[in-house]
Amino acid sequence: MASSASCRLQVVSKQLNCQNIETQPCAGRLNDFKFTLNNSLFTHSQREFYERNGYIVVKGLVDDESIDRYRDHFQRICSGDVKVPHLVVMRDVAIAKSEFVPGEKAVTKIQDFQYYDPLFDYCKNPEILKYVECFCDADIMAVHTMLINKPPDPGTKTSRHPLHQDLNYFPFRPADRIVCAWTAMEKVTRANGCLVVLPGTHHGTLKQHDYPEWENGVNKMYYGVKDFDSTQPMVHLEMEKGDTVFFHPILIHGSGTNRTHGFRKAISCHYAASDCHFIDMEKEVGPTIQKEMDEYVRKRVGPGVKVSLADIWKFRARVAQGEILNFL
Ligand SMILES: O=C(O)CCC(=O)C(=O)O
Repeated sequence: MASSASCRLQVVSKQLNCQNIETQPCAGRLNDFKFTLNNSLFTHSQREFYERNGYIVVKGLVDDESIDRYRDHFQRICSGDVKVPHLVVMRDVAIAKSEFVPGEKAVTKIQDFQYYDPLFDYCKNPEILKYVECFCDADIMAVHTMLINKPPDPGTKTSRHPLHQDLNYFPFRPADRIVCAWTAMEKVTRANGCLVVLPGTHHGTLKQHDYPEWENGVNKMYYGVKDFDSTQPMVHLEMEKGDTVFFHPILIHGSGTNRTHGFRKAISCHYAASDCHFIDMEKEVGPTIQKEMDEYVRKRVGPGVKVSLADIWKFRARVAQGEILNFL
């Protein structure tokens, strides 16, 4: 096993070799920043890029050794060797309809690993957190965690993730103090279904979402944004293992079909400033998600138990850095 000093060296040299940050589609100069905070980490042009586009890719941010460890823990969870409290294991709609498939091949995603320290290690990664500070400031909650294992598509196109805005799921605000970190656990390309983003859409508002009417069905909770300008340019984020994209929760994004034989893996954490305030989702977002969340509560806490959405999210969230503040 490499020493932590050599891991650190690997991260730093990868970042330097790759010139660290991808800032291509940016043009012109912006001076009024609202999506990023004053911080010595980002240069003016890097902040401009995020302000304008709603995402930024940092190359080689997470070292190979950590990613291999996360992969190993994922496999142990899938094979049943490790039981993780509160973890949500999701099966792909194409697999769920077919015969029993054992191990990680049956699992499309695990969610809520924040109480499993070997994976929560990702959320606490100081390399990631120093970027997260640029969006959330110093007191940071890890609010939503996922390890996505996009399966080879059996020809049904069900491995796609419809275009959506993550804010649709979150009952806390302000949106600008929430950010997702999504790290490629291997090379991700258009062939294996990389992330797709619609740059600049974070300047808009939260749109209505629903399940898309796909011929062969859609995975549970894979809502799609109902109407958006489909002529808007899309950017396919092809990334190397360890590259990490930070993106805004109103940015419209999704991911494509996995046309390879491998399972495309990524690990992600949504972070929110600890002083975010809670809102009434039913009033502000509509009843759909509320209904699905009620079902989630019923499954986890038992029937007849009335727990507010805010309480659920406070329970799900775990402090990543600093004070807990409004998530207590
Ligand atoms: O990793 C992917 O395929 C898409 C992830 C995503 O956008 C999500 O789960 O909200």
